[in-house]
Amino acid sequence: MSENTPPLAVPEHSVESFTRAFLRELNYGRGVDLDRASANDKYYALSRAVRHYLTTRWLETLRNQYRDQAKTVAYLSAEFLLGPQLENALLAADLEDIARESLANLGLDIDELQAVEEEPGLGNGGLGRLAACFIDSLATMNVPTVGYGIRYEYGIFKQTFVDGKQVEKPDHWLHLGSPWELPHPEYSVDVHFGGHTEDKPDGSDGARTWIPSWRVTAKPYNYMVPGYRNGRVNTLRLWSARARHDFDLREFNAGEYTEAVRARTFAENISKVLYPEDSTPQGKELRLQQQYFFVAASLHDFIEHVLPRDYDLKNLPDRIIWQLNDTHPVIAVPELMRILVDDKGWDWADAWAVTQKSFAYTCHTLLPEALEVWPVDLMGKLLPRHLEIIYRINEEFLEEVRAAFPGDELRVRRMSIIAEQPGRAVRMAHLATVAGFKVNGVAELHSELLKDKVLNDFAQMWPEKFTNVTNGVTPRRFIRLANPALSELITAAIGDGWITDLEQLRGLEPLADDAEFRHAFREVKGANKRRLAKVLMDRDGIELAGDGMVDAMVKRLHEYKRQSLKLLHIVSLYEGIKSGRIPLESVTPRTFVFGAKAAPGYVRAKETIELINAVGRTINADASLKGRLKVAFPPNYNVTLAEVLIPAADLSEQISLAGKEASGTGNMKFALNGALTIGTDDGANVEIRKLVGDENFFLFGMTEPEASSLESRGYDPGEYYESDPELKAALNLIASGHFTDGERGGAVASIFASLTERDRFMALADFRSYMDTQKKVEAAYLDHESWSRSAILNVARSGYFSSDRSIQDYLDRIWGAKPIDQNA
Ligand code: 9GP
Repeated sequence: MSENTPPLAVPEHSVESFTRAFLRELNYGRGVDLDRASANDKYYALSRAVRHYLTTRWLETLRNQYRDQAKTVAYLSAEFLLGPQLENALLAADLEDIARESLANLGLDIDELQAVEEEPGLGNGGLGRLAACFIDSLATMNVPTVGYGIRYEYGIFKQTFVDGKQVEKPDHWLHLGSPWELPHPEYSVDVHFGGHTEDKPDGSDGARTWIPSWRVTAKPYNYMVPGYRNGRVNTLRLWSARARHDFDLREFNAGEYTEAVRARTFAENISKVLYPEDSTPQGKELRLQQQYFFVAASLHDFIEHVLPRDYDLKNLPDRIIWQLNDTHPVIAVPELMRILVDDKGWDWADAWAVTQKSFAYTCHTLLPEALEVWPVDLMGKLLPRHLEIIYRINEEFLEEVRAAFPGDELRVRRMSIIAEQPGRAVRMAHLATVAGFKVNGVAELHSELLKDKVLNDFAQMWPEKFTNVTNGVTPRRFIRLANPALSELITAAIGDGWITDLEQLRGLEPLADDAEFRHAFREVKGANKRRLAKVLMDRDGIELAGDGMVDAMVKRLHEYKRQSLKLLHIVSLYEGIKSGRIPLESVTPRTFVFGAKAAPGYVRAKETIELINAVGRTINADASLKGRLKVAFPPNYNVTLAEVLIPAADLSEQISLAGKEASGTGNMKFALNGALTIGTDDGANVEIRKLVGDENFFLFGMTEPEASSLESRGYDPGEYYESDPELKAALNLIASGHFTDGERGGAVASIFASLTERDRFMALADFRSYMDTQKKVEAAYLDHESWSRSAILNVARSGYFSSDRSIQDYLDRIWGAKPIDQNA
């Protein structure tokens, strides 16, 4: 891009100008009149009109980035769970009011047009949503950044329920196109796979020649990532896989139509679907193809297209930091080595020195089964050169270990990048830890447990490598957009500085003692509940329990998150009422809201969904409960629904077994929207509780050391089942087929057995403490004034959980990149 490119005129921020942009897009962009335009035409024209306002800034940002050659954060992530784009763009460009008025003048309702948008569901859950929050904060904080990922044609599946069972439907979010993406086929990159390697006689130390056997083309699509009203628009570049040749014309002409397009289908499968798993990866070839596909394209893109032609790659670490979001992009490490050693002819040692300064690794899990490993056979077949490079990295690394811990071969085996058992496999977390100059966990407890347990050997060797960056969420989307009523209330009280400096929420603290403010706060919550009630009724025909407590548990369905413990609470309450143990009048009206998708191959998780739906059906249909208890399980929980549910919630359920949830980010969103948490001492709950105060948080359950010690003593769930009559009654009621039309097999038998026989995540051990704490919740909720006070204090004291603060921590502790003010 030339520095002499004349700047585009910034469209005027006025209703007239916006209307012109909108109509021009409708007429010339879509080729329709307003009278004949479909809803999608209008949504498109609206989005494109908003895009105009951001484009000028985008080009400016790119131009400055090229000119300054400032250090850039490259966030490599297999997932970006973006959520709806239009609302965010309107907010960032400060066009909300102008666009609303402009459309109203044309007789159009902006909310209706916004509802047309299909959210890009390019992520499974917390990890992908965190990546989306981070790029928002990076842009808002003026940090030169490029996000790199995959443009999946099908995002996270659409969940439906048939007879209460989860049925997955493909999420073809692009079926009407997307106004937010800009394809750049001219920057396509070829990505190679397979084949073999050969000697490179005149090559440098370590160099080999890779003769791949097939390749695909990675075609980039750019998305704007606007900062909040600061003139910066960063780029998210997502790659789509294409065959190099659409089809074989000779075969096609000979009538072999299927054969002719086979190669194309094969290649395009790589970016076809988001791999539907969260914390339990099933290692599949396609998944490794996806990972290499996007990192190879991204590295090439940065080195060949972003850096100036004569750039001295020895300085690469001054120019870029590749942040590895979990292990999915870790194959980038041997790829950079391959580029430097094989393609650029560097010596191995020089290449390794640069590589080691270029990557940092974020680990997002504590579950051993979620740390990716790739069988060496698979890696050798798909990426033979990379496997050789990994072997050499490992060889040199193990020499270092032996030098540091002489005679400790057990340690050497534990730390090796190559696992020998049960089959030879590459441990991607070890590779990332060896190559990365920093390794971070995502909450204080998680980072401690990484050092003490999961990566303990590495922490002993390189204590300085390990650090923590507690997750955060963007206040733009999760307060300002999701909760306009609360945003207004906050802004009226303390001004609007909180939107980019969330610690300013502290200014609300004194207002927790102000009866008028508490009243206003309750009004906001009430309005948000009515909004939720309407959405759930319109969307799914679901009814809430009057204006009672909204008790929400929304997250991927996983045993460690313990939706089953929540279910036991509900069943126990119900059983208590039906058996007369609990007087109905004493029960606080409440709706238990679930939102959860189960990975399609995760049977136990799907059975849990089936059981929750069965219990919900029974309770919701029971007239004797007089609507005091309701179970709402809207299918297909996504960002769009989260933005309606979270602001309406009173109680946030964060009930994982301590030591299993790396952080959680839903917990932060709820606290910031004034829900109180009932939670274990796990993940970021620990920090939430510390900040909001014990008296404003309902803590229950074992601590991590207690859970570990129980595990090592030998945990027997049967003991808990036998000794707690309420627990026994709840489990027996489920087992009796009461909720399943007499059916005692299937999901009922499976869940009953898994809880009473193995109970890997100790739901039964924490049941009593959970029930007792739920009683405290009920009592507290009855006192509206004191509950509101606690809720306000949750908001006021949770500013720390802004993703802006997380990004500042990454800048200070890891990246060393500097913000650059676009307007300076
Ligand atoms: O399970 C963690 C979740 O606790 C965390 O909040 C999120 C973002 O850091 O990452 C999740 N991890 C994964 O999805 C897989 O490692």
